[in-house]
Formats: sequence, structure tokens, C-alpha cells
Amino acid sequence: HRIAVIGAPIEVGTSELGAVMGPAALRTAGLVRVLRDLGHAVEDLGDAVPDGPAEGRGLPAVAAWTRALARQVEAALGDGHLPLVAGGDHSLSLGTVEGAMRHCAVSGRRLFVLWLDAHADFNTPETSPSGNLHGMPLAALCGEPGFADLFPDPGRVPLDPAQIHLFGLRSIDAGERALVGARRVGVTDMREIDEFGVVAPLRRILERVAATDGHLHVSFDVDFLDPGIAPGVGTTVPGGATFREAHLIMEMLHDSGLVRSLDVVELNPFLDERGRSARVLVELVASLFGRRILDRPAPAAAVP
Ligand code: DIR
Ligand code: MN
Ligand code: MN
Ligand code: MN
Repeated sequence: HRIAVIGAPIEVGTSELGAVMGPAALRTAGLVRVLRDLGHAVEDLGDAVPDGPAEGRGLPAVAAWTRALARQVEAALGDGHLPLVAGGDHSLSLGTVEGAMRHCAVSGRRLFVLWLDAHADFNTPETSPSGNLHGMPLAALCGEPGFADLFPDPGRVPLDPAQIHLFGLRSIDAGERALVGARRVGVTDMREIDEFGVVAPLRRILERVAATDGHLHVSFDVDFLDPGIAPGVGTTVPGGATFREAHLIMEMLHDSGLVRSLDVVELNPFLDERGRSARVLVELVASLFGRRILDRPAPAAAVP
């Protein structure tokens, strides 16, 4: 791949300070070096800069970051790069998914969003108990009310909730829960993973994307992982993915060949333990980009 690494030092969408240091910690843990060692052509484009004033925690600040990131991600995809956006809180995905949507409108590929997260991030200003925008990006992308000025283009086609799949869900707010059900967002919650493992549900998702040779955007929130292996995040939730589950997911994503853009979000180095979470994330990103233990036949060929 030709990978464009874009830092998104954003914490305007959360109340816990420190995510602004996420991109630096991922680079310190070797993000760029590990990808180059795997043979990829990596351009580190440095950190994005908000397009307009980005003070405070409100919508105007998030809108300024969204404009900047949407433009940068769309441009990177247009250049044939795979954008890897290192955050920064999850409000940054407003920009990355919007950029991928604009690119898909041109490329003709159908966009799918795989949301690896303990949370649904489908709150609106109305349903949100915290008021934090990192808990709302998917609702905003889908055109739910309450996000005026975030996407001012009146002709914008919203993201279809059927294009989203939440994976690893184990914490959801009451109003958000009702909305996720009403909009028919795809969900594999932690109960389903405990019952069936990660392979069967993920295969179903990948088959759906592959059926149209779609564009798979992966948004990886650190809190998808168990706090025992990744404590460096503001909103830890017990019972997260193990290293082995996450590692297997990354290898399957790589083997699918469908991932065309990636967010790594919510790393908060201020809450981390000696860079542990940053290092785990870099290991997992390496697996998504082709690091493997042994070469093995493709899954179909492996069945006798
Ligand atoms: C919570 C937390 N549902 C909120 N969301 C988080 O504030 O809306 N998302 N942490 O990743
Ligand atoms: Mn280039
Ligand atoms: Mn999130
Ligand atoms: Mn989360």
C-alpha cells in the first residue's frame, strides 16, 4: 500500500484531557517505522490543522476539524493513498468518514464503516448524557438532528445507518439505544462475540463488503480493547476485546484486502502506563497491514 499517515491531535470532543498527545505517542511507538518495515510506502503528512477557530468543546471547534480532515482524507484517497488517521478523540471520524464518503461518491464504491468500539457513538445532543461530541459522530454523519453547521451543504447525502457495523459494543446510553434500534444500525455486541467468537460475525460483514467490492473504512477506538491491555483511554469499559481477538480481527481485515481507510482513535497517553497502549495499537496496526506469524493458505483453500 501507499499509506498516508495523518495526525489528528483533537480533544475538543471529549472532557478528559490528553488525547491531543495521541498522534505523538503512536509515532513514538513506531507507527511509521513498522509500516515501512512491512514494505509499504508511507508518507507521514504530519498533524492536521483545524480549518478555523477550534477553541472550546462545542460544535464550531469540531466543525473546523471536520472540514480539515474531510478535505485531507478525500485528497489522500484521490491520490491513491490509504489514509491512516491517528487521533485524537473519536469526533475526528466526522471528518474521516465524510472524506471517505466524498471519495466514494466519485469512485463509485459503496462505503462500509466498521466501528470497533465499546460504545455506539450514536448519541445526539438530545440523547447524550455527557454532551461530548466523541459520543455522537455516527448520528451526525447519518443526518440526525442537532448538528447544524457541521455539514452545511444542503445537498449532502447522509450516511445510511445500514452502511455502519458496530463491533464490540458493551456500553450504550438509553436514548442512543433506542436510536440505534430504530435506524437499524448493524451491531455485533459483546454478548454475540462471547457466544460465537469474532470470526463468524466478522466474516459476514466482510462478505457483504466484498459482494460489491466496497470501500471498508475501519474506525478503531482504543476502548474496544480490554482495559487490561490498553488502559490509555478516557472511557475504559470492562470486558473488552483480548489481544488475541483483536489480533485475529486485524489479520482477517488484512486478508480481506477491503480496508481502504483507517482511524486509530481515543489514545490518551496521559492515562497510559509507560506507552503500553500505544505499543499494543502499533502491533495491531502492523497485523492489519500484513505482518503475520506464518504464511498460510487462504481460508477457502484451507478447507479440505
Ligand atoms: C458516552 C461515551 N456514550 C457518551 N462515549 C464514548 O459520552 O456519549 N465513546 N466514550 O467512545
Ligand atoms: Mn503521495
Ligand atoms: Mn468511540
Ligand atoms: Mn468508545
